[in-house]
Amino acid sequence: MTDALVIRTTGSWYRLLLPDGSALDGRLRGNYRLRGNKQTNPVAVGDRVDYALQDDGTALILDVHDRRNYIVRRATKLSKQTHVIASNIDLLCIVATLGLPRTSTGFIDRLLVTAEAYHIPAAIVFNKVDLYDNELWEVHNELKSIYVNAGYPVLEVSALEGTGLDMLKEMIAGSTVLFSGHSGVGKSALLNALCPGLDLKVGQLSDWSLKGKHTTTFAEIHPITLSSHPSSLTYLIDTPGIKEFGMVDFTAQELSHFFPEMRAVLHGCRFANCTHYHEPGCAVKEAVDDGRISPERYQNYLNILEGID
Ligand SMILES: Nc1nc2c(ncn2[C@@H]2O[C@H](COP(=O)(O)OP(=O)(O)OP(=O)(O)O)[C@@H](O)[C@H]2O)c(=O)[nH]1
Ligand SMILES: [Mg+2]
Ligand SMILES: [Zn+2]
Repeated sequence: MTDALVIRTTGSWYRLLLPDGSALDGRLRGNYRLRGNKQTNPVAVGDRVDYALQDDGTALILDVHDRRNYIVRRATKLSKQTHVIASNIDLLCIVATLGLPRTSTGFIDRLLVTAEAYHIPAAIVFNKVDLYDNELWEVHNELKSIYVNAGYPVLEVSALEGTGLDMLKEMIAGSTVLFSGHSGVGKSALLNALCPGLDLKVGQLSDWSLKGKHTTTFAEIHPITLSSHPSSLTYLIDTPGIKEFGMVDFTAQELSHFFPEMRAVLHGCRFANCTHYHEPGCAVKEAVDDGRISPERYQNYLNILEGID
């Protein structure tokens, strides 16, 4: 019995990366007990597993090791079931753009909240900056200050022109990095730019909707060596684009703890169970009023709060 890293999952087949660098396809043993029944996928990319080599040369996955962390979303909008996107992640890179298809702060904040809830460090990488005019740069700089103020690294890159990649490489070298965002923002193009030769499939935007066409269809880990950091492997996780990020439930009281800039002030609220919406003596609202917390982030907080029953 040996241990391996799951680098791709497609249906009931899993691709395993072995310690010697070779890869093997395998299936999960039939009587594997699911952890509860809430998750649609018992094994996700990033999982470490024990396997046995079978006579036909495939692997039989016997057990999944405990996860250091993982990130989940709702399988479908109204579903109670959850889908584990990946596990054992060092950094979530939210790939966004003010070009097309434009990313809203609402979308970014839902992903950030989820990263906070699962204790995964996050950064925002704005791609396609080659398309920015002065006006978009102004919007960008405003957004950047909002997110930097909230404690998140913000980078600007162009996968097309190869700009801004040095800082990104510096940030991700030697780590396991999950790239997530809308279809068409350029996740796969960015991975190709980070590692020439990776040759991931990149798709044109749809002519009529100006959105991506869901070119990447399953999550996959690509172990690469960055030319700037030749001594360590970096694990890039490319994922399918997501339209809306379906968050998994938490309570109204928990939510503000997943906004770092609110977490920093909420001990000053008059009521311990303050939801920072209508309560008097709210330190969060005070911070919004005097500019320490961005009104946009606060509005996104209220939007998420509204969806919690
Ligand atoms: N102008 C410009 N276009 C880019 C850039 N990066 C990617 N694109 C284009 O954006 C389109 C979508 O790129 P993909 O890499 O397939 O996007 P994706 O995020 O992987 O999309 P899905 O796999 O569908 O989730 C392609 O036409 C790319 O050429 C960039 O930096 N600038
Ligand atoms: Mg892709
Ligand atoms: Zn409050």
